[in-house]
Amino acid sequence: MTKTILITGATSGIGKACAKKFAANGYRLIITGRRQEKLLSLKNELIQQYQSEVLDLCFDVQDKGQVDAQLSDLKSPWNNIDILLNNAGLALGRDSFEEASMHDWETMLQTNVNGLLYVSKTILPGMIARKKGHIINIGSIAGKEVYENGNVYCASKFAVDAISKSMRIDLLKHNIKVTAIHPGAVETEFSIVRYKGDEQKANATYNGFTPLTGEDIADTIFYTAQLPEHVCINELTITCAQQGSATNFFKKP
Ligand code: NDP
Ligand code: 8X3
Repeated sequence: MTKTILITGATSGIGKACAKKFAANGYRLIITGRRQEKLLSLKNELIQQYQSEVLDLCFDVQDKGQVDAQLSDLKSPWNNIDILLNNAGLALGRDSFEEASMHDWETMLQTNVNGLLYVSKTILPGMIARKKGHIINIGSIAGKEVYENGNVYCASKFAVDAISKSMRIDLLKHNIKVTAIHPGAVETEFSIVRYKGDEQKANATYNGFTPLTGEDIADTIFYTAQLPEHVCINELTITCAQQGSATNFFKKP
């Protein structure tokens, strides 16, 4: 039977790579994000390339009203969600605590933490009723180690780590698997967003080493979703071969 995955933040980076990976392997997809034109272009690509069944839903995960309106009344077969990939997220700025913008902090917490909670709460009742499901949350190495000027981005990803662990425990009784994936540096639109369009700063993030790609993370996520019923990967931290911690890189001159 065709399985269904809901991917938040599928318009670029890790989410987009996951959409392609799962589509290539016969999944039905619900893809979401705020940029309608990117969603439509991905939808067309998935239909043309893989003959996938795709539902595109354009909304902002920060807005509980929009999340409820888009997700709480899905019709069959879209309401039979086997996998929820909570991927939508962002970093804004890399400033010292006393200088960082409160608005940036609020946006990160509202997206990375509250957005993940809003989406999960709308999808969970269906999984509980069917007594199965898999929730995969994208955390970060920034949710494992705090680094200089990482402050509230790190806090938001520490929260994702804690939420994933508590989901795993509380949802055991419903036969719902929970996996947290914690990537190190992945070259996506992440740094362009973090540095607010400053491409020089964004590109400099990856100087001297070969970062992960969205496809690298998608391959691992896909693996965690294919394990036997009785096996659950609770969490994985994944870095490129030249990254040893949040801030330690072996850079080639
Ligand atoms: P991208 O910027 O390439 O992708 C982010 C995705 O999130 C986009 O599809 C974007 O869609 C979506 N998104 C952001 N804000 C919202 C919102 N308010 N509502 C709905 N969708 C939203 O970055 P990545 O692919 O790298 O990031 C994906 C996840 O991976 C994030 O949670 C990030 O924190 C995490 N991560 C990234 C790492 C990296 O080095 N790149 C490392 C560790 C974790 P749109 O703009 O269309 O709304
Ligand atoms: C993104 C990785 O190290 O820039 O979550 O925080 S890092």
